[in-house]
Amino acid sequence: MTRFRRIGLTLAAVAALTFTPVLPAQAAPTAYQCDAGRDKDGVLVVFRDRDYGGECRAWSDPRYGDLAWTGMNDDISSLKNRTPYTLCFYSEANNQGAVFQIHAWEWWYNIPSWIDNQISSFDYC
Ligand SMILES: [Ca+2]
Repeated sequence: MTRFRRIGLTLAAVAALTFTPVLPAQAAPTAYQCDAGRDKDGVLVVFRDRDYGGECRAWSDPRYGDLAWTGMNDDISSLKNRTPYTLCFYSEANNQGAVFQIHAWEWWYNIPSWIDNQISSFDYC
């Protein structure tokens, strides 16, 4: 009896360790949850909300001329550059407008207010 109870507790602990960390800060459609399968080295990960929350998108080739078709246009609030490249984010499509440049491996849990919810395109720079 004691042994079974211990196994049950162990399984519960494993389940908690396995599932708790991948839950997003806010509910997001399953297709847009950046768990360890998407949020990993080698990709750019952008998030709708600050603190890496809400919906997200990930790119292994981080350049995109017009975010209008991704549902993330003028809405990115935090990001992780998990690539070895310097990247530029622009307030307008096709790499136009104000520029926010970040270096390789930089993470921003809260991008500067002047570009928050403004990004419309990005590229290597
Ligand atoms: Ca946002």
